[in-house]
Amino acid sequence: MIVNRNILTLDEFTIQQLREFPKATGELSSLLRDIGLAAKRVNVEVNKAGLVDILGDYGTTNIQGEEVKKLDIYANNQFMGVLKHGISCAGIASEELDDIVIFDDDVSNNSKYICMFDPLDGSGNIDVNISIGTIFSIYRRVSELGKPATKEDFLQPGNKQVAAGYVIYGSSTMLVYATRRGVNGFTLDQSIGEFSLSHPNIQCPPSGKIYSVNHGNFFQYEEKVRSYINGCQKKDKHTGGPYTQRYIGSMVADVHRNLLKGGIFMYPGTTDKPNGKLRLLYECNPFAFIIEVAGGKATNGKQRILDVLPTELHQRTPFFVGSKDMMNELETYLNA
Ligand code: AHM
Ligand code: MG
Repeated sequence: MIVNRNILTLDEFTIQQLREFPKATGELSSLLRDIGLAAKRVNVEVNKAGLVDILGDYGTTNIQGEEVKKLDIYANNQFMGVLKHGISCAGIASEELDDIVIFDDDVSNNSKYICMFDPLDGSGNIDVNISIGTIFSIYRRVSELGKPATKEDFLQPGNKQVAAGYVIYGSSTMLVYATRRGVNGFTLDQSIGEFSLSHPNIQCPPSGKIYSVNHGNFFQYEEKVRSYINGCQKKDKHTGGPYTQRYIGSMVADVHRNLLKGGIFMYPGTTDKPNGKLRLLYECNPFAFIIEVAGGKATNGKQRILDVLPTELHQRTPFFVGSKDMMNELETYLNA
């Protein structure tokens, strides 16, 4: 019998990667499998979101008398649950939680990884049927194995990430993750309920035609950012403009598109919020890692995102990420 080995599931793929590292323990594969499982569960609920009028509104009691949990809380609990019950994660931090959660038990205290995630990014878009996503990032602990993880494990710079990824719940559901060895994308094959390798070795095109930014904030951006945006809008031999503007307001969808097609995504600081809106640990570091592995760049306007030393779990940062040549061009404006 000929078995088609061209189409690998997420589990098969991570196990195949393991074969190339005979000393690997398989902990990272098992962590990714846990994340894939939580993503499948969240996907089922996200797909039901259109039925909310039938099933009952979030945060209320449905007609069966059950409380309907907000989807972002549901997603948070799913990811936290699988990681707690798994054997590869010593603790988590989530955009939905004020503080870290340490899984203080014998198995978890011997796990070498911690995980951070934004369980449902762009959740304001759920009720209008726009793609939303989960973003995650994985670090090796710096605290002593055998003891509970500590806050220091979570306040590491992004350049220490072992892996990072996202799930996009869209017209199809995809899980994309990066390790230092490459970025690979898996599409959920609903017929077998498995993520299957559909986008091997993703490379971000060095240049593209798309810029993504919230234009409503234009007059609140600093002058240099405004000049760059103006440059994107006209025929210009440096920028290669004019570009097309695309902004969904759901970062996972915006950056996913730009990763595949080439482009630049920006969430700059504004007069009211100098650090912008996006969170360094849950949103910017994972995307900066993925895009860099794929050949692109990411900065806060002054410094490479991955080199920023975090001081707080929920700190925000201006964020510019995308195709290498476009980012270089942006930096000539920001450094002028
Ligand atoms: P969230 O974590 O509360 O969902 O906010 C993050 C989202 C991003 O997905 C998106 O890029 C951004 O907020 C859009 O914000 P804005 O509406 O200010 O442009
Ligand atoms: Mg978010």
